[in-house]
Amino acid sequence: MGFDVVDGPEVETDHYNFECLNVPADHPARDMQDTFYITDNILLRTQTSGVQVHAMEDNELPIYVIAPGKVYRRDVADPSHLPQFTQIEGLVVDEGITFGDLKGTLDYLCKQLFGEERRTRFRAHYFPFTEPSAEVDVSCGICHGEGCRFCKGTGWLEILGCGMVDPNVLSMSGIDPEKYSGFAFGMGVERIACLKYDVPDLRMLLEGDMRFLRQF
Ligand code: 2NL
Repeated sequence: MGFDVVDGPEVETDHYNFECLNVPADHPARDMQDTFYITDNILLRTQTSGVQVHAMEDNELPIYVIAPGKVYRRDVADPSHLPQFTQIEGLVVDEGITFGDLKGTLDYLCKQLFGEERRTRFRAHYFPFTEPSAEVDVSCGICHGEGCRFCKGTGWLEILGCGMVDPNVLSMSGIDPEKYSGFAFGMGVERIACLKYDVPDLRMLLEGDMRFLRQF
């Protein structure tokens, strides 16, 4: 689809991880309880967004980038959380980009990942860096939307978060929000793998149990 793959440092400043992304100083994600700090303003990145902020600052427009990499959050490992996981974020900034472009791109992504027969649904959500924001669900591959144990009776599986880049975020990186608009999305690779291969617990990916690994 014409995206460039970019990467960047896992150790970031709070400026690139939070400040330029419109995350206010009193936001819970910025708490010591939720983020691994190295000093007061240096931390292990909680998302790969910083890489894309660098891309907005450094590159010529338009921007079509994918930023994969390790991210860190101060969570205790359980079936649906890992303190370190792999995130893939995407960012588009161009003239005339609409929510329709976001929906078309992410619907195509889901169909490529999970199969042509799968449907997508966009639910309103909140992120500080996008407005409007949404979470995307893909129809359950086990019950095809009827509702079963795997999708907790809803017929849908949550796979990513997305939205139109907040005009403040564009301005902070020196892009004119009157001329340019964009969309962004972020997903956890381990979560996607578990949904795709019906793995019930994220920790199984890391345990190295041969009975698990031999199935792939
Ligand atoms: C999630 C949701 C998201 C973004 C990431 C983004 C990046 C820039 C500007 C605006 Cl540079 N937004 N990233 C936007 C929406 C959601 O991630 O659930 N990640 C695991």
